[in-house]
Amino acid sequence: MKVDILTIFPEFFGQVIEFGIIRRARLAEIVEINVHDIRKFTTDKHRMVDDRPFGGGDGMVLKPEPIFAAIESLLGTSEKENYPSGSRVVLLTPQGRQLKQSVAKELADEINHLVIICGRYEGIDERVNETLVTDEISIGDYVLSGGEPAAVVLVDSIVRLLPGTLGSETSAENDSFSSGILDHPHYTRPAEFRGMKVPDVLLNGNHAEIEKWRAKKALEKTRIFRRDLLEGDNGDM
Ligand code: 6GU
Repeated sequence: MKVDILTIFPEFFGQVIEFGIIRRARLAEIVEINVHDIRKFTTDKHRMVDDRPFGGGDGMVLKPEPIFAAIESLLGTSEKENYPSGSRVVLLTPQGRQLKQSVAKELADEINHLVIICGRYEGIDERVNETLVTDEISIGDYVLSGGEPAAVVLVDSIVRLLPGTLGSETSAENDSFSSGILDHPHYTRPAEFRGMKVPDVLLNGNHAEIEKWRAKKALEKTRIFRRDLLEGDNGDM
């Protein structure tokens, strides 16, 4: 998969793509991640990436011209109907549909070229959404100053699902949310730490018993913290 990130803060991504799963996937050439400074696509004297909103109001709005130019250089066209198949342009914005495991899975399965536009909280010219953007995504119901942290979240959630990224093929399937509920508790050595003991069932080697215990604990946690996942009203899974 090729990922192109368009941002006015390219330095933001300096270290975050150099660690852990994302680093491993890049080294294995499972994913290629390129960060592009939107300002590089400006042609005006002042290299302006944003401007005041028509109609008045606070804050600045990202201008359309450099974003159109960036998309044209990456995808060969600025009409989403004509994008190469397997390509999507995602705009990260609080107005988007909420990122869920099912959305990450859909993107991991269907896409080989992902272009991410990091919005600013104040806004982006609507002609970008109308003409260029195939998917508007938010990462949750809270305010971020920009789409950059959301881009890191989105890329991580997708890259770990790409075949070959994780050590064992089953490790993603066992994660929280892949099953639709939260994960069970985990323990490692020592079996007793400061008087706190690891549950006996995990030590006795009876795998059927262990699986039963894990399923029960996962359900308990989900009931307490994320009842919505069990009621199936979260629009997902
Ligand atoms: Cl994608 N962008 C911003 N600015 N705020 C958000 C968000 C995105 N997702 C949740 N809050």
